[in-house]
Amino acid sequence: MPAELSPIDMAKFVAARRAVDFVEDGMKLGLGTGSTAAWMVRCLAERIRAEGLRVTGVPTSTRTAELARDLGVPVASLEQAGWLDLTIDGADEFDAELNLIKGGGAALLQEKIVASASDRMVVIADAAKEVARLGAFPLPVEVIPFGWQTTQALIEEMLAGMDVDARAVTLRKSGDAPLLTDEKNHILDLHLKRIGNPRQLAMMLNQIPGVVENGLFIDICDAVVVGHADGRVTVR
Ligand code: ABF
Repeated sequence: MPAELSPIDMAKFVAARRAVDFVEDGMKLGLGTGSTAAWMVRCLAERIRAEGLRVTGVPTSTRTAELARDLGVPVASLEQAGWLDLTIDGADEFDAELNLIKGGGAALLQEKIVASASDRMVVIADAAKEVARLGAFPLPVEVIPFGWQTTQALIEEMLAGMDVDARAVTLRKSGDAPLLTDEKNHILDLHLKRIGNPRQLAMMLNQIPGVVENGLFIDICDAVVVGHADGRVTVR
């Protein structure tokens, strides 16, 4: 247990540590992205060091790949690893049906591909990520740079006819420039406040020309390990 963790880091750490208990020798793992997933990589590295655990990790972003390599976690590409046993990743929101909003870390595309290529997906999250209804967190949508403003306008037009409280669709920036994902795409953030029908919205978004993927993870997550600031862990 690292010394002197803030309450939020304690919550993230205990969730990550509990999820790493699910890892068995010889497993092929999807390694998520974000600060909670970074705790998971650290805990995994500790098990490899202490127990000689043999695993192969498939990172979901360059920053997770760098962290894993720095800590001695063996990594491979998804093509090299093939089908995975387990993906452990963070989330921005999760609801009672374990549907998620992800992509605050701009890694949603690789995260969704890797999670979908796994027998099981386990999310690790601090308790504040649990919501009654998805949507308070702006929904990330990955779009190709070509014609992104047209894509943005088509999304706005679609939202106008749906059961969502559409506030705005904004281009995510990195400084003054548009943020570029690992695939050199852009992210549009949909400020919706609440999403009446996440399943329908996820399907409709991916029909819009220029949209690569959206941050709604529907029927993908198998369990959520929830960490609390007092060190408690609950598994949904
Ligand atoms: C990643 O984890 C992203 O999809 C999501 O935005 C993020 C959550 O970050 P954190 O764990 O830092 O709250 O999977």
